[in-house]
Amino acid sequence: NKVLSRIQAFKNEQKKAFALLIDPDNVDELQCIELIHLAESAQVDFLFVGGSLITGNNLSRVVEIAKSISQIPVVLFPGSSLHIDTEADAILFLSLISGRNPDFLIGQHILAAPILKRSRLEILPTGYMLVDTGKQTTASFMSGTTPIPYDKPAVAACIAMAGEMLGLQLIYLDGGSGAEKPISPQMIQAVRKSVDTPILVGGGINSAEKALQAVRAGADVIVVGNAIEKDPSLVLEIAQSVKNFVPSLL
Ligand code: 1GP
Repeated sequence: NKVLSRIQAFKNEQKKAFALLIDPDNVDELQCIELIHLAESAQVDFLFVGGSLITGNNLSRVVEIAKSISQIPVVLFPGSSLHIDTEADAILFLSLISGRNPDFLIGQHILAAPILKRSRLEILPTGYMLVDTGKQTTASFMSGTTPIPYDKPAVAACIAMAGEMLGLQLIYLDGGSGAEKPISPQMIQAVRKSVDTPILVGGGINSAEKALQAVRAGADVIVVGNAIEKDPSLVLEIAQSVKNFVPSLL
C-alpha cells in the first residue's frame, strides 16, 4: 500500500502533498503530455485521473500516457464502477458519506469489488464528502445527493468522525470541480480537529493563496484540477507553495 502509506507519512511528518487532477474529458493527448511533464518538474506527488461524469473515451489513454512518461503515482478518482483502469497504481474507493444514496455509499463498490480484487490496484478506502460551494456541481447532481451546507462545519466534522469510525482511511472534502469558492477554512479545521485520518481537500482551488489557506486549516493533500487545466503554468506555483509549507509553531 504505497500510496496510502505515502499520504500517511506526509501527515506524520507534518508535510503537505499536492495532487494534480486530470479530467480525461478536458485534455487532448498533447495537453495531457504537457501537463504531466509540468507535474514532473513541479514535483507533484500524485496524479489523480477521473471525474464524476466521463463522456469521452480517454480515461485509459490518460492513465497509459501518465504511466509511460512519469514516475508519479496514478490514482483513479472514479465517478462510478465504470471508471476503472487496472493499469493505474491506486483507486480512491470513495464512499459518498455526506449523501444518503446507497448506490454511492456501497452499491457501485459491490460492482467494482471483483474487478478490483483481480487487479493490482491499491485500494484507498475514502470517506468522500461533497460540500455546497454555491452552485450545483456535476458530482452532487450525478450522485443524487445533497451536499453539506457551506457554513455547517459541525455537520462535516460529525460525518468525518463517523467515516473514520467505520474504518475509512482517508477523508476527502470536495467542493466540486470548478467551484466558485473553495471549502471554508472553518470547515477544514473542524474536520481536522475531529479525525486523525489524512484529509484531502479540493474544488475551486485556483491560486497558491487558496491552497495555502486550506493547508493552514489542516488539509494534508491539496487537489487541483480545473485551474491548472486552464493555466498549466499554475501547477508550479501552487505545488511549490503547498510542498514548502511549514506549519507555524505558534
Ligand atoms: C474536484 O476536487 C476536485 O473533484 C478538484 O476541483 O477542478 O475545481 O480544482 P477543481
